[in-house]
Amino acid sequence: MKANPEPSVTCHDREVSRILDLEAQRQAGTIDLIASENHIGRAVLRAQGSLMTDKYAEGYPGRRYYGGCANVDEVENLAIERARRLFQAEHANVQPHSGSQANMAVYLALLKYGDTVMGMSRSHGGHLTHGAEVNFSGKWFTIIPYGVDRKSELLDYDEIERLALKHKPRLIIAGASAYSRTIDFQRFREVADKVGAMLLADIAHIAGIIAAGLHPSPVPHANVVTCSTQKTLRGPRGGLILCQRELGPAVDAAVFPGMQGGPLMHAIAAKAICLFEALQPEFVDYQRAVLSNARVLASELEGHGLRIITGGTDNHLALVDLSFVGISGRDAEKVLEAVGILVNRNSVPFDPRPPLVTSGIRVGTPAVTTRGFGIEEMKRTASLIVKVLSHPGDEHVAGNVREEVRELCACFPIPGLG
Ligand code: DSN
Repeated sequence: MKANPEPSVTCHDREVSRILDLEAQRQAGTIDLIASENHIGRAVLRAQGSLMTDKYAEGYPGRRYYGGCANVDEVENLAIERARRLFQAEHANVQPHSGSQANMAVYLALLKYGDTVMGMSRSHGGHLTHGAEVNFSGKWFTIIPYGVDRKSELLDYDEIERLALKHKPRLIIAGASAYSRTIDFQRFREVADKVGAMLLADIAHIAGIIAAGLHPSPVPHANVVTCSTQKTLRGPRGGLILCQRELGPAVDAAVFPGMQGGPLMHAIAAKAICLFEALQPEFVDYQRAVLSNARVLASELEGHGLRIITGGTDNHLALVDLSFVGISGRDAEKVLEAVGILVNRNSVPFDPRPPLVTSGIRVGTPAVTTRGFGIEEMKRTASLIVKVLSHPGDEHVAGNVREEVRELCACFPIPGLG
């Protein structure tokens, strides 16, 4: 009897094919300023769609619970070795399915239920897994949130120290999803040392910038560092943990079998490729361009009368306060999406509006820089944003901007489609 033919030969799923084509068209025709997104290259894309997805490999290289693991062992070892080399870390675990899973594994490794943890408040730019009430981190631990100074809108390290001395946390988390300034990891270490706390640096957003040596690294200061791989690092959707050698066994045991089962070997192969790419000199050029594009975008928006939180940016993103423009973050997101410019609504520090509405938007440059946008394109993008936000609901303006966005995107194809 003949073996079953390939499933897609007998039943071609036209519905999903159509949706995938639409998504490719959407990405190609959109100026993506979502700070946490990027456009991956073809090598990473190919690995993600590779046959490694078929392989079960619970365990770690050389210690698997399945046969047939020689190739996945080799690729996971490569990913580990490259992660350690890129960030100069003593130990790396490349199995977390995401940045959130990486954080969960760290909590499992270092904390007990109910322990006190300090993390940046989500309303000031912290991540969901840094102790938000709706997240497991906020439900399992006693969270002491910290934030930014009302006037400077910068992290208030004196207040962080005061809170730490008062509450004696077991773990302090340094890192953010919407903070545009350099993070002083050394200062966080000093605070942690004063109260005998461990320090976790969550560098999900700025991992690529750190890898390129353009933001101080937390590795010499933090006990553990986590990140996702799809943001500035420009890899597959996934997570990564770096830690001190002596914490390696606890962290590995927390990821598997503590929290995850079979690792996503296709994603780990793609992580190995993204880490290889990040080790190349061109990656530093890319990150330099990400930073200069962000600075230009922020200063052009400011020049057009918008208020930039903290007055600028040191990294790949800027937070824009729309309170004085008379449009909410939610409505701004909507009218910009309608012309093909993608941003996300974002709370600004001390925002009176709820998180689903917000008074601000977050803009970032990793994705547009990957497709080749430079200073001129950033200036043009800023002026298009301002045109739309100052004429919301004006179909004539929207139509003109939509056309300009289309022209701009046509000149800069996204690499995965090339
Ligand atoms: N949700 C991501 C962001 O947009 O920053 C973080 O995981």
